[in-house]
Amino acid sequence: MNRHLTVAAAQMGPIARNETREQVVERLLALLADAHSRGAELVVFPELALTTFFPRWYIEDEAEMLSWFEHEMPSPATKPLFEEAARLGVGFCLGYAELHTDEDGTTHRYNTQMLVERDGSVVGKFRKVHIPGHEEHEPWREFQHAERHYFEPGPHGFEVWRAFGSVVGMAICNDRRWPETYRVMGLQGAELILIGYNTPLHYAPDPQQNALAGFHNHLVLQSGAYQNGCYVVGVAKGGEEEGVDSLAQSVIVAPSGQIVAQCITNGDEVAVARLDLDYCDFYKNTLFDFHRYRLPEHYGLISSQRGAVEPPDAQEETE
Ligand code: CDT
Repeated sequence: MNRHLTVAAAQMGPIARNETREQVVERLLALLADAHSRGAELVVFPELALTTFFPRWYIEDEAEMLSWFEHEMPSPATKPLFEEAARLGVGFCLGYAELHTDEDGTTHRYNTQMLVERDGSVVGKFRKVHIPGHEEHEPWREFQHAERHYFEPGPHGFEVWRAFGSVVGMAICNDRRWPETYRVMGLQGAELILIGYNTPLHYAPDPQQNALAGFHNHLVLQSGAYQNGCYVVGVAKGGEEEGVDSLAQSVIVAPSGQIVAQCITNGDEVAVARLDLDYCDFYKNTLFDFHRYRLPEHYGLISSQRGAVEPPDAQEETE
């Protein structure tokens, strides 16, 4: 008998700057209840799902900056979500800003997603690898995208876990644009990749891309799923948040690359799909049979080199 899993993309509309964690958790609980009533066993929430997308402001004051971060998970404010999910027997994936303290007392700020099983146990954490935007204040922009001021890249790369009767991996927002993200998890057998995002519709460095934001979002989620024979769940925090409009269009994508469920609003909304996990094998065992067809000896540059290095120009070559 095939393995099935019913998954919900729990999209969120805007979170106001002054909305408390408790108020946000009430919204998460409503999404959880909706998803559960539609049979969901796993609910995927967006990136930084507990707060407004604060990297749009460049904040230098340490205390104010740290107020956007979770110092523990679950915290008193988020505990009701963990308790209710376990009571319903529903797992979830939650994005938040994590303040992590090493054993030697060093602190780290990560953009994190936590995966929680249906019994309430923590499966694992993913810390965003590709941190987009800028490190310093850039006053020429209409709004900031200072993620590189707030977060360091996650040190563990792209892990996968055996959970939900499947092999599950995670990525966060900008990670979804990089093919390496999916391939590294595909090479560990990922069948299901969970991705939260906040994507402002205005891209200051090249505004001609603005109109293509929705196209690019689906392009990368669909190709990542298809090229690795896995399901991909992409979940937005969309709509106009503190004057900045962000992309919604959350989707669940099949290994065929087809969208099997999609949100149609810019607000809090659940899209549900029943996934046949064994359907991945149609792609993993045929066109994308990695073991049979990949030639890693030709892919060395991908892991040995960061930026593009062009060949010398013709004139230099003849000298
Ligand atoms: N949150 C996040 O990573 N957003 C980026 C915005 C573009 S880079 C400024 C994204 O890739 O969607």
